[in-house]
Amino acid sequence: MSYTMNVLEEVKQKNQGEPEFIQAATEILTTLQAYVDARPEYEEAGILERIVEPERSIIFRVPWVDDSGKIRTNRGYRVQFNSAIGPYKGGIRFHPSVSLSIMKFLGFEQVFKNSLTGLAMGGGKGGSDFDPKGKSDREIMAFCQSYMNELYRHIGANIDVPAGDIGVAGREVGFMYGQYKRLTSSFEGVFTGKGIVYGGSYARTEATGFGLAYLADEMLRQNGKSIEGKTVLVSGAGNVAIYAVQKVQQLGGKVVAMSDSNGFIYDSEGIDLDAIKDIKEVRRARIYEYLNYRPNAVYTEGRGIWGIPCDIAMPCATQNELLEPDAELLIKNGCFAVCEGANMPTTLEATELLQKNNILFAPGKAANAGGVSTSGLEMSQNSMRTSWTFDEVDQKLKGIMVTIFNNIAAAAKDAGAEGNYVVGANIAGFKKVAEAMMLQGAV
Ligand code: NDP
Ligand code: 2IT
Repeated sequence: MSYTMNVLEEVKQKNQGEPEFIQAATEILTTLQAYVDARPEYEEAGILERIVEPERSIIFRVPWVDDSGKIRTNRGYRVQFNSAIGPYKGGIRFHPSVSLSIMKFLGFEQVFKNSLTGLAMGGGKGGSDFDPKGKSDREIMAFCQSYMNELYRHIGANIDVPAGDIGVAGREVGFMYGQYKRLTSSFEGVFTGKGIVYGGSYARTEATGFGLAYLADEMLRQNGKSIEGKTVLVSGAGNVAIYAVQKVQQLGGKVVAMSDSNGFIYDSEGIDLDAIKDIKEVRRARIYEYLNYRPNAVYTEGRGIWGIPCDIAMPCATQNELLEPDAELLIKNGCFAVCEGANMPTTLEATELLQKNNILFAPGKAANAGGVSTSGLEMSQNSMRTSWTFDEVDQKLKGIMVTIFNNIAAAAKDAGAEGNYVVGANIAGFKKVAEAMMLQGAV
C-alpha cells in the first residue's frame, strides 16, 4: 500500500467513532495521494502522520446559570490543529451536534483553507454543544462568559485567534471578547468578527458570502459561463447564506430558494432578502415566516431544497446536507455548478457523482475562504491600529478569491487533473503547510 493510503488506514484505526473527521481526512488524503507518493521527502519527514494529528485538543466543562436559576453544563472544545504557517485561526461553533469529530474535521479543513488564503494563519476550531436557539440574551451572555473563563488561557493575538461559525456571530463574539479583556486586562486582536466600534473590520460580516459569489463568478467566467440570469439555490439562511444571496443578486443571478433546519421556501419571483434579514438577523425567527412577507411563496417542511430546478447550487448550511440522491436530482434538472459555502456540505459520494457528470464543483475550503481571509485582514488592521474602508476590504477580498481560484485551477492542471478543483485546492493548500513543517524540523 502507498504511504498516503497507509496513513489514511491509520487515521481510520486511531479515530474510530469520529466519522466527520475520517470523512474529511479521506477526501484530503485520497486527492493528495498521487502528489505525495511521487515525492518521498514527505514520507521521510513524516509529514502526513503529523498533519493528521492536532497539535492539541482542549476539552472543558462549561457551567452556566439559566434564567430560572438552574445550573446547566455544556462541553467546550478548542482544537489547535496546525501552527506551521501562523497562529491557530478558525471559528467557534455553538450547535447541539458539536462533537470532537466535528471540531477535528473543521480544524483539519481550516489548516488547508487558511493556507490557500495566502495569509499567515494556522488552523484551529472551537465550539460547544450548547444550543443557542430559544435562549435569552442574558443566557447567551452567561454561556459565552463561562466558555471564555476556560478558553482565555489558551488563546491570544499571536497564539490562537477565534471567530464565528454556526451559532456564533457579532453578539456572541462581543460577549466572549469582553470577557477575555476582563480576564487578561489586554485589549488585543484576539478575536475576529468583532464589532466595528471595538476593532472589527468592515465587510467581515459579508465576507464569506461575498467571497463565495466572487469565487463562483470567477470559476464560471473561466469556464465560459456567468451568474447573470441564472437560477440559484442557496441552502441555509444564516450569515454565509444571506450574504451569498446578496452578492449573487448583485451579479444578476436569481435566487429562488433558501432554507433553515425546519424547511425551505421557494419564491419563483426571486428571494426578497430584506424579508430574510428581518426574520433571521433581527427577529431570530423561523424561515416559514417568509410567507407573511411574500404570500405567493411556497414553504415545504423538511429537507428537499435540491429538488428545485436550478443552474447553480450553493449549499451554505452545514456538513453533509447534499447527499448522493440530491446530486442526482441536481444533475437531472440541468444544474451545471455547485459551490460550497458551508464546510463539507457535500458527501464524498455526491461530490464524486457531480464531478463524473462534469458539474463545475468549487470545494468549501476554497469557495468559503473569504470569511477567514477577511479575518486575516482584520488581524492586519488591528496590528497596524488602523481601519480600512468597506470598499478597501471588499476589493482585497475580491483579489484574494480570484487568486485562490487561479491557484487551485493551476494546481489541478499541474497534477494532470484539469478542472478538478478538489484536487487543486488540497494540493495547493498542502504544499505550503508541508514545506513550512519540513523547514521547522520535528515539531
Ligand atoms: P449560521 O448559524 O449563521 O447559519 C447556519 C444556517 O444553516 C442556519 O440557517 C441553520 O438553520 C442552518 N443549519 C445549521 N445546522 C443545520 C443542520 N444540522 N441541519 C439543517 N440546517 C442547519 O452559520 P453560518 O452561516 O456562519 O455557517 C454556515 C456554514 O458555513 C457552516 O458550515 C460554517 O462552518 C460555514 N462557514 C462559515 C463561515 C463564517 O464566516 N461564518 C466561514 C466559512 C464557512 P437553523 O437556524 O434552523 O439551525
Ligand atoms: O469556517 C470558517 O472558515 C470560519 N468559520 C471562519 C473562520 C475565521 O477565523 O474567520
